[in-house]
Amino acid sequence: MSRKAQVKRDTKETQIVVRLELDGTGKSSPDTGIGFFDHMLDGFARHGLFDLDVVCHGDTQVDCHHSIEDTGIVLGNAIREAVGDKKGIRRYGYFILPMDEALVLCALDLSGRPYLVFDAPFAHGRCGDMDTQMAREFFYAVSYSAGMNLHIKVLYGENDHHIMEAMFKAFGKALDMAVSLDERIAGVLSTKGVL
Ligand SMILES: [Mn+2]
Repeated sequence: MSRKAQVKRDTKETQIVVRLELDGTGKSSPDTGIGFFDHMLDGFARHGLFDLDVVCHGDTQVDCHHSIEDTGIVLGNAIREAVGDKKGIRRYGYFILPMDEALVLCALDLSGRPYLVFDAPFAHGRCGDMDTQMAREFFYAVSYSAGMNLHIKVLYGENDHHIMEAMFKAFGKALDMAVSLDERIAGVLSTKGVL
């Protein structure tokens, strides 16, 4: 069984293709036109051990907003599609990831019910060519389109690059746990019988 998805989305603002393989090895070469965001997606895929291709042609002459938000929408849809009927998966995942002085918590539930709690103070407005405000927009889009309850909390940290990178890596590790299969789980792990 291979759990993968390819999702395409075209608007006047962005044209995006995402290919995601959950049972991968961490191969990734994102190309969104936003170097810092590519670096973040690469960290997510490598540490989640997902194979991830992202190509985004977006209106970066405006700013990075549409490209990052819409990539979140498409990635969330790819996650939902690749996870499929959720039979046998652990459903919950979490990680606390250190990066030098920064420590970031991520906990998530592939419940089918979208919700984002995001607590991340950044010291500056930008990391490279990415607005730090866009981290929240990205994770909001992912959580809604994947149908995921997602909590991200920066426990502490000083350097925005470290904080943001720890956040994306923690998300990858937490998602890897949530989508992993446990042979003891027969069917879907829910008292309701459906997720
Ligand atoms: Mn880095």
